[in-house]
Amino acid sequence: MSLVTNKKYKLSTSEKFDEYMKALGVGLVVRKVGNSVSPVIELTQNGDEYTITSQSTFKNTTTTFKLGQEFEEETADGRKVKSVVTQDGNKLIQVQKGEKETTIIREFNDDEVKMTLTVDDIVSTRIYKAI
Ligand code: DKA
Repeated sequence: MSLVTNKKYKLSTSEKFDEYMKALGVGLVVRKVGNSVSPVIELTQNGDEYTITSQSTFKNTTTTFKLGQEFEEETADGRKVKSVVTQDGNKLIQVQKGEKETTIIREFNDDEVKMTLTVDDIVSTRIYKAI
């Protein structure tokens, strides 16, 4: 399997996301909103550059990167972090370094994207379904 581009996926299920956000220091109000929205994500590719867009009533974000090259990113909750994304087959593995380090894995399949978010000993799983 390889990465799936130009396809939209909407959040379907989410586990331990509140614990994940809490461990990253996200405040109560933003956590409540973060828990209540179902973003739509899409991966696009232009040459060796990838873009992940995420759209929700809370926030629209656009993250553009080249594999293996560190870039600065502002997360949806406003943290300023340095990220590196690498590819392993159909997975994009993003390591975000800020006050805390977190790893976000997005596994692309035709029918869904499985997102695994890890910080400290907390693992959150979010499944996005193709729309
Ligand atoms: C996602 O794209 C979640 C990405 C993690 C963002 C960190 C916290 C956001 C708070 C609303 O599904």
